[in-house]
Amino acid sequence: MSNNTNKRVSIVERKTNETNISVKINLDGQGKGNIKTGLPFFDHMIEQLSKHSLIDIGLKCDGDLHIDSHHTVEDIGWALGNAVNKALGNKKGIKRYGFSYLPMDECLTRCSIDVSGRPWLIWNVFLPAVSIKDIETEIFKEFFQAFSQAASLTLHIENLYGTNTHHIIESCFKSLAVAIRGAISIDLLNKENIPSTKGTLTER
Ligand SMILES: [Mn+2]
Repeated sequence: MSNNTNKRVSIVERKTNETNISVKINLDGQGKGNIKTGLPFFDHMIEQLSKHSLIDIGLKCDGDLHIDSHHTVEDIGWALGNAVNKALGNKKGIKRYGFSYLPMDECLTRCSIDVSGRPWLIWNVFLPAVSIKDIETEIFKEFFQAFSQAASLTLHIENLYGTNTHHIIESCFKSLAVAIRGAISIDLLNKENIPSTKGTLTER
């Protein structure tokens, strides 16, 4: 999907023996999420991502939850990141960088993004509880790792302080949402240009 159509939308279908995922996104949406992952807590997180980024996200996943949540959470990161990368096309006119400090009651999380075409994750997040509902909390790093790789962006997420595991995880998704909203938004003062001295954000 290129930006020639001016519609920054994409559809990604991803099917393996472990998960069957379909994602449909609109980067210039209204934050409407229709999320069915089979994991209510994770639905809640992706809904937050949609709501605060204004990216419309339709997402359905049939995953091997009888094993655990690992494949479902990680593979959704791949599919969603891939959808974002496709919808961005040649990245002409985007602001490229995005930042947020996201407070949530007792915790504060910082997210910094460069839509660079060079995938990288910094994850300075300690999660006190081992699991939330049926989800082992260590899997959330894998979501952000897969998302940053597939979306081809530099993503730094750091929890500066906090004690409640639900809040810390949710603040990571919300801080990503706010930062990516800025990074992918169109810079009206530079909308005909690709914001790179290299001239491209799709080649490394
Ligand atoms: Mn919550």
